[in-house]
Amino acid sequence: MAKEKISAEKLHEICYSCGIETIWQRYDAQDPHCGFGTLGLCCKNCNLGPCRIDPFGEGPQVGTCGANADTISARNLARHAAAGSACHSDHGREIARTLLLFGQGKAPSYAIKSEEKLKKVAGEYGIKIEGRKNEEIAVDLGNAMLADFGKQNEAPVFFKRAPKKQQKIWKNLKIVPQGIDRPIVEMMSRTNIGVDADYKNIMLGTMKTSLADGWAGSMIATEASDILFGAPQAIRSQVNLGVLKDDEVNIIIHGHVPLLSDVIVTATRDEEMLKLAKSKGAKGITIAGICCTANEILMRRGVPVAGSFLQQELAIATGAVEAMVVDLQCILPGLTTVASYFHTKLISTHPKAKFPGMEHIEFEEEKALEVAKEIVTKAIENYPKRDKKKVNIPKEKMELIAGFTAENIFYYLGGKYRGTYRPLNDAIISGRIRGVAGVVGCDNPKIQSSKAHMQMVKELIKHDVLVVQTGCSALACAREGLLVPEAAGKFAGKGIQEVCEAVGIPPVLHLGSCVDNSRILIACTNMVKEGGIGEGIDELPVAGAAPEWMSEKAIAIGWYFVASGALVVFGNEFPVSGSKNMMKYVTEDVEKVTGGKWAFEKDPIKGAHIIIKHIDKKRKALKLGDVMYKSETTKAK
Ligand code: BF8
Repeated sequence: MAKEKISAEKLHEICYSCGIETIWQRYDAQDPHCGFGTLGLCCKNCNLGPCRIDPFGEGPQVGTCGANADTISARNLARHAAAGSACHSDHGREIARTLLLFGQGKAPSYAIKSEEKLKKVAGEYGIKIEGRKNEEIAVDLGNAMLADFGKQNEAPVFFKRAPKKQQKIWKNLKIVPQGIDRPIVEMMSRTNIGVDADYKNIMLGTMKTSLADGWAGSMIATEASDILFGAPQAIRSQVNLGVLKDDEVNIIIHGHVPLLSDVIVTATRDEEMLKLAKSKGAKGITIAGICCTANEILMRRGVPVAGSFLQQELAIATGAVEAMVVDLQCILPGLTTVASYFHTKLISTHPKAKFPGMEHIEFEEEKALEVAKEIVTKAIENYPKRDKKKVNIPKEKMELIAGFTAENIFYYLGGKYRGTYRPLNDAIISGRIRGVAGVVGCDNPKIQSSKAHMQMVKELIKHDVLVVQTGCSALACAREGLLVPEAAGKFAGKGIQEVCEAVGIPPVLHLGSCVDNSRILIACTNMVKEGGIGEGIDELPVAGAAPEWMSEKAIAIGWYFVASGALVVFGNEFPVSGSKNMMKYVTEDVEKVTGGKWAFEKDPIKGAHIIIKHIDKKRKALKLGDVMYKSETTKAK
């Protein structure tokens, strides 16, 4: 008989009492964290150092080369943004390459699942469509997308999608990226010893690098994924560790690139695999995702989500996971420690991401389904090794709706017959919706497990700010029941309630994985094009936030939104706070050049009110009236 289900919190306690080390213990063991690193005041870019600046003004104020706090913190931040842009863009490159391989007939496990998107995007790239087979178009489009990465003197094709006003601003600032790879290489070069020392100039380079991520690398990842795996539609599923089953083979897919996860889902639905699972005593095969690859297969195939970044070790600690299959990004090397207490097989699959202690089964696009079946077979064969005494699957799981995109959002907002953003813009103009906020990004053990996302989002919708989400932030809010239509009646202000009740959508819309932040850029652009709420993204009543950010990818995302004219609120320290000039630049001066800026606020309720105030300021500048309904501010803790 199955054991009584425990709570997720209890599982956490079990880990602690059994001495199973997780991210929270390792985080505590690092306390106090390096103050120089936190402030951005250490430099190890050359062997004159490592150098550090004394934040109290008593010790050295420059490094051995003479670089001061402004230069050092700017260079550090620039390198973070370059690494984040590289990570997302490399993801985009892999999908574009698979599109090409598919067209060449070398990747038979894939298909064109959205012919409409293939043709639309090919048209944007100037590729001939009429009278040609999908495969031929895929070859040309795959090649053209890959060419965007290596361009030397022109912007990637998707830059034409941005509002004219933003394109003009970037041109005047000379921050239109040449290709995708070049600005990343340039950023590494100009932050080397003895190159760029002017913090303002370094920040312009940082914006150029980050723009190449948002408007090209990530956007290619999103569009090519839609072509190969299908353009998402609103879809219902479930989230949290309670989606694991105590009588089935449980396989977790963790990482980011859907090339593997999508094919593994197919393999688990194979009759032969199901028969094998039953022969081992299991009732079936459950597949669930962790991190952004979870979002990819959730929004296209309705696959349930086991958890976000912070839940990866807890998933193994349920004792009920036969295999955790990882590709790349956000995978904790600490997984191997937790797995050593259980029967779980950890399988790495990508040549660029191997982990000591994990079995490696290399994934190849050319024989994707074969590799996927090999992995699923290993998981099934591991099922009899499960120790029932160690199984503790938490009871919590929650319904959610995912699968919103920049293209389908108008449809769900009631524009079915017109195919425009008019209903959204009209709701903003009338004050029924105050504005739109993108709340995205990681979860972080520095903050009480994922609560900041939920608190900020609840406060925003309460004040009639429509929220769009991606990444782990979307999963955190989904666990709290915010991504279902009924959440509008429980948590939203009257204006959002009226909109959601009329069209049956949740007040918080899940737009996908972290590369899908590019969908938010397009949604903003569509709002501008629809008219009536500004000529550029900088004029829209919108803002973004990452209340628990931790990854360098979040820095790149934040910068491409700031460079595109948005306010971005981060919830924990930004590694430039040791330089007054840098802090002033990112929170004030940059607004004069791009219209966007950063704000930092640990308290998620106060963070929500920074956004609300900003949206109201933009509404006033647009001469829009007051919002229709007033809500009370929740008391900040
Ligand atoms: O790319 S939100 S913890 S999983 S980095 Fe990682 Fe952050 Fe999650 Fe997705 Ni994005």
